[in-house]
Amino acid sequence: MMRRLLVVACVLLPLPAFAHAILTSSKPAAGGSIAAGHQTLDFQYNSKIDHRRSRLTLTGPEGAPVVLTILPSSATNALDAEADLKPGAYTLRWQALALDGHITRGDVPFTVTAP
Ligand SMILES: [Cu+2]
Repeated sequence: MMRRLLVVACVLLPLPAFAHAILTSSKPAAGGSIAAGHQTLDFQYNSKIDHRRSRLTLTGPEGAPVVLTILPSSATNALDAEADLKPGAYTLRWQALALDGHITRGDVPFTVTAP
């Protein structure tokens, strides 16, 4: 019942403080590229995120998804993680829990280029 009330409130009252998490920018950008090597990946949202109940999963050219550790130093509205990247095609799947209790998800495909 409480959950349903929250959903209704979120739909009827689109207050910024109770917004779903929407990805506003990222490094790498969707469709963009980044150099091979040790990189910090950064995903910025329009609202505060529950770091402990959000997730970043990276799938690279080898095909097996890897759950990345979200850095404790991530800003309150961001999810950051480090990864060792080899050249190839990658997809970062993010799942973010916003303060309104709603989970949103998305994919950021990108290319890792040889140094
Ligand atoms: Cu919501």
